[in-house]
Amino acid sequence: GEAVPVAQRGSWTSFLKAIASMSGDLSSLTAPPFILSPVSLTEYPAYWCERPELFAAIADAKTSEERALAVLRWFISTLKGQYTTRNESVGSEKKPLNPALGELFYGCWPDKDGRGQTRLLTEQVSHHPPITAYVIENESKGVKLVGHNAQKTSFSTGSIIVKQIGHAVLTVKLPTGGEEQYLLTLPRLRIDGLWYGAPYIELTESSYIVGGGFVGVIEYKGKGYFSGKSHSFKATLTPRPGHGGSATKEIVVEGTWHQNSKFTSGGHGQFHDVSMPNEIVTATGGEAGGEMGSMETRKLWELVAKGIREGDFELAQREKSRIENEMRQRRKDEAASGVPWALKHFTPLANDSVYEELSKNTKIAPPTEDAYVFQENWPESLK
Ligand code: 0T9
Repeated sequence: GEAVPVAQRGSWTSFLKAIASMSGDLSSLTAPPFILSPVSLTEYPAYWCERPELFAAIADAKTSEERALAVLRWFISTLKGQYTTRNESVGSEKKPLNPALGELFYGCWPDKDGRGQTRLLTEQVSHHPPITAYVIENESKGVKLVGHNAQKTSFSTGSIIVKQIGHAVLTVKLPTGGEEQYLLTLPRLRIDGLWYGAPYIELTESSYIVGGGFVGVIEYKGKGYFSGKSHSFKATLTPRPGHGGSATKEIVVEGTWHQNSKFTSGGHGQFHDVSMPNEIVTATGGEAGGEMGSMETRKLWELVAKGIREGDFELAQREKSRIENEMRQRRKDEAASGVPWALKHFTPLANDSVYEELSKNTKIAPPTEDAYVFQENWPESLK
């Protein structure tokens, strides 16, 4: 492929063959240096809040319909960051660092224009398979997102298909007291451009937002469908039977998630527009005095990231092996002592009652999923 450095063409071809012949978890495959990202997957949950004003605006909605639209607007507006950032900043999708069990990331978006501070906490709650749990909260506004993420990958006609496992629950405190909860499911990804060494993401199939009297279905299409454009979507909000309050009408918005969209039914004019710059999270240490502990992602991977950024792949490889060996030893010691690794911020549960309730009478499958319950133990630096 064009984008593959000559010296790495052989290893890129072997890597593609390895991907094609395995399915499930690609995270542990060794990839050639040119495709490595210096960023761990524990940092990716920050994409949920790079437009903090839209997250805060959910709390300011006056009616249940306005609120459902604010949730949808915030969700759609995160997609550009989630799925095009690496292409925009470094020219193609890259393979993230595979987080260690217990890896942590803390950060915040400061208060501005009265929107309040928003804080983020991420913990790698499983290594095999990789599962990342996170919480994002704007406490002053009473808006909170708790979720977890895993991926199942397969290979089909030259593309990597990524099924996202996991979900998120958004909780909004209402001005009248009480709260509303929304269940968010995640789209499927197709990674194309592999042959050329320039992978990029397209979203496919659909995802859901259910809560507050509405069921939202978001359908994703690439080039040659709906409007013919890449990154197209169509979102339909319909009243949720038995939970609708005053909701009776259907609302439809259509457009491209990395640009803008407009109402095509049940409303008028523009719906979302992400041409304004996003706000990158400010990383914060979780230890006393805002220091970063040894399990915090930017500390743990510091030298691997330096090696990747500076093209010193020997350093990157040596440090990566050191970390992986250390983790393997830790797991062995735990097995020998019978004391397993203790998560710091989340308690795993085998099912999620909020997910079960909100997914009822929808096409959301499976009927239940794991939950990772946040222990409400924010570090001092984020209180
Ligand atoms: C949750 C997001 C997720 C994580 C990444 C598939 C992927 C790992 C998961 C789904 C975020 O909210 C959104 C964005 C990008 C997703 C990643 C893209 C990607 O390629 C990786 C996988 C594991 C690979 O690294 C595949 C091999 C690589 C050569 C392709 C660049």
